[in-house]
Amino acid sequence: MTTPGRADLVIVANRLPVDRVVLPDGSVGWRRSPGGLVSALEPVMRANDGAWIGWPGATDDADLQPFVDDGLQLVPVHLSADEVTEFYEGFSNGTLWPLYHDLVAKPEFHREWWDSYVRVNQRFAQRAAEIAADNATVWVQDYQLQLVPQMLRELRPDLRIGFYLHIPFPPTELFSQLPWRRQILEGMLGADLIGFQLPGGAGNFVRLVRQRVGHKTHRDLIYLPDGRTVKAAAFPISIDSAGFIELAHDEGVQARADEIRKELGSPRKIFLGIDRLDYTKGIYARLRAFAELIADGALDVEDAVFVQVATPSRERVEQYRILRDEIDRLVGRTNGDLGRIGRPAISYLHSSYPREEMAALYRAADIMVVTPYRDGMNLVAKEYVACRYEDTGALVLSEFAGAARELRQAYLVNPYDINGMKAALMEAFNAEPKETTRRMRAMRKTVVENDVAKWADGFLHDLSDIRPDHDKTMRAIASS
Ligand code: GDG
Repeated sequence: MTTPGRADLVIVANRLPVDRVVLPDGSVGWRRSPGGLVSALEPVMRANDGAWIGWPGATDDADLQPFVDDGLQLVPVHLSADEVTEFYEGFSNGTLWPLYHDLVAKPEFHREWWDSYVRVNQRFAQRAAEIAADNATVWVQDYQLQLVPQMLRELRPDLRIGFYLHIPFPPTELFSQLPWRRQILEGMLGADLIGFQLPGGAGNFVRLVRQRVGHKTHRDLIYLPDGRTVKAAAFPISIDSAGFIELAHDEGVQARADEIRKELGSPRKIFLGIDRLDYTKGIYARLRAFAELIADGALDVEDAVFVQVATPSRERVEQYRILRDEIDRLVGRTNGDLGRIGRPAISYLHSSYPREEMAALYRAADIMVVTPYRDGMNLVAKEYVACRYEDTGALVLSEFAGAARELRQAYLVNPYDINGMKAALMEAFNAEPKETTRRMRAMRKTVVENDVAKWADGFLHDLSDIRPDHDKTMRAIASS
């Protein structure tokens, strides 16, 4: 381990891309956390001697210093237990998350949560200001850090700053409920380029800036009184497609997929859902639709099973605990009423799995069911498509997932419409192979051609383009 220096590319995200693990000999090490963002940014980080600033995920490591892990420079930002409650679980996940997802749950507004959000954002900005080299590029990620761009610009006007929002940006009427709406908009405007998943989110943002902050705008450009121009545009995120395809071809993964089917009693068709256990994902509604199909006699437990993986998430937040209980009850009741010995209707797993097991599940599933009420993109849908290299299988996809914009050939559903969902599940179940192949082939082309590396390159390319006179101006300032 060596100490990092100043970096030309700095990623600022709520979490570091590693998890702390205690090794068998009792010493502490770091394990790369699986995720698209890490694999997308790793090559650019390495090429630019980049640094990644983030919270390591615990509250007992206040003294943790910057370190290098597997060639990546990692800069920890400490959060106290109170900050985890107020900044992370509170303002980020109790206020912004539900507000930005169309009020699927009721957002709570608490002034002390906001104060904590400001304090923690300031700490991240300060750290970025210390780490970034002269004229460096800093790329700030997601809703937990929306104030960082402006705070950082005040500390370091020489930097090129990008911001990317991974979750939806809400319609103006919803966003306007936020007591601190203006501060958030101004915080984001500290960036030169602001990226959204969809053009709709970028449009909402530009409209709000015009209405609430009063800046002039033209299409995707915002003109600030200080002479800066900010661009707000869509950069739909994707996955490490090649990585998933390679995993799907792996013999061990394929053997495990066969084993999963056998363990499930070799049903004719396997339905699959994989989600973080989150109320935006529409898990309850989809399981209810499936249970009704069994109860109606449209499907039989000998023919079909629903495997639902719900990865534990935000377990200390009240709404997540309530959701977990509701799903537990629904699964218990469904299996109690409709299952037979060795044949549950729903095979429910509240756990997280290694990537290989995820790929095996994608390989085993005949019908992938992704039904969020609202989702920035939804990578699970793209991962399933990538793994279906024989162009088999069907995707049932909510029209309210960002992915629906690209994956037009999915069986698109409105997750609020249970009967519509039942019809789509049956359509996918009964579809001729010719039809599912036609759809899957088109979707695979989209996912293979637009991977996460292309997403990162596209954003960074536009960011480097946006202020062509930037370096010249900075040199002029320096020499004056
Ligand atoms: C946010 C936005 C946007 C899940 N369980 C396990 C596991 N996962 C992986 C999946 C997938 C990722 O987590 C989940 O990504 P999603 O996109 O589906 O959803 P969010 O977590 O809500 O992500 C979303 C995304 O940011 C990116 O911008 O698409 O809209 O909400 O990659 O595979 N991975 C492993 N074990 C698990 O048990 N290894």
